[in-house]
Amino acid sequence: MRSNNILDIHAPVAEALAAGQPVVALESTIITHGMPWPRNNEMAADVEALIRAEGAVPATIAVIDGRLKIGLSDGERAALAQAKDPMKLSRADLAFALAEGRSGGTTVAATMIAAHMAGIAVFATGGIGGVHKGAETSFDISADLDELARTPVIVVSAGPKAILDTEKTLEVLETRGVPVVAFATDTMPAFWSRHSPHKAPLRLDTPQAIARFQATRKALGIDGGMLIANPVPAADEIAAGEMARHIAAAQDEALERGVSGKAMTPFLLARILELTDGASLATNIALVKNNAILAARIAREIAAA
Ligand code: PSU
Ligand code: MN
Repeated sequence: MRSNNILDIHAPVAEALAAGQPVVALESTIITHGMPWPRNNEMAADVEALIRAEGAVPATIAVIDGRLKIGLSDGERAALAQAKDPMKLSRADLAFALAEGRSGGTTVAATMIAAHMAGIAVFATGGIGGVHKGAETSFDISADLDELARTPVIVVSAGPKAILDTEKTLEVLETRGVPVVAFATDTMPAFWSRHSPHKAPLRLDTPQAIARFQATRKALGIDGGMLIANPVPAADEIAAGEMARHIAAAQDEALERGVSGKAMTPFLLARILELTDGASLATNIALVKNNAILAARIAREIAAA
């Protein structure tokens, strides 16, 4: 392990970075707050293996006992996946967890900050946070969107989760200058479903083209990240109409119970899992794996450039 006063970089990740080999960052809120044990740990281990099979090195990012970890050992990952009351860390509280010796999963925003500090340019997740439905009264807009605007990391997702307001999420990303690139499709993917009614702002069809686009932004002095929206494989998708019913039911329940803030996304995901009899979880796992493979291919292109 290579440590400085802030980061603990797992040895395989440190070696790959020093040698200019491709590395893919992975978030950990999906482990601590997005999926139940033990599927969360199995998913995370499988995703790491897929990235290795594509010739890149996985770096799962998390905070353990006040240390910002860039890459976890199998034991650290399994412990985090079973941790009692881990924090859900974003830009606002990442430093709090370090200063106070706490543990937690890093959201897309916090993972981008840590990845960029470590020199990692590509990151795979399931879905980003965005503008929640009803944001005009709740003001619930994820810090992930601001982070995409300021931190130069390519984030591979399956599109904004269907629990969000896709149109408003796309509007905020456009305002903040974040390119949204659908991979090999003209419509915005909708997480559990391959298509939404929304046209994708941009489309690219190869990992090379994505790497070239980000390099060109950098050459222009344009800061910030980019969101890749990669549709879930057809065999794993759930029809948008069916998901819409479950999402509406989960949202009504969240309102009734007064769920808000950081608790909203984990509550909705857990409730939708129950309402779909586990089908939403199987789809979520399949799309994260699919995103990890694309992220590894993009990382390879960047390393070869
Ligand atoms: N998508 C999932 N599962 C998750 C998340 C997204 O399928 O657990 C997490 C990500 O870490 C994302 C976070 O960054 O939810 C967004 O939370 P919020 O809306 O509170 O910013
Ligand atoms: Mn929020």
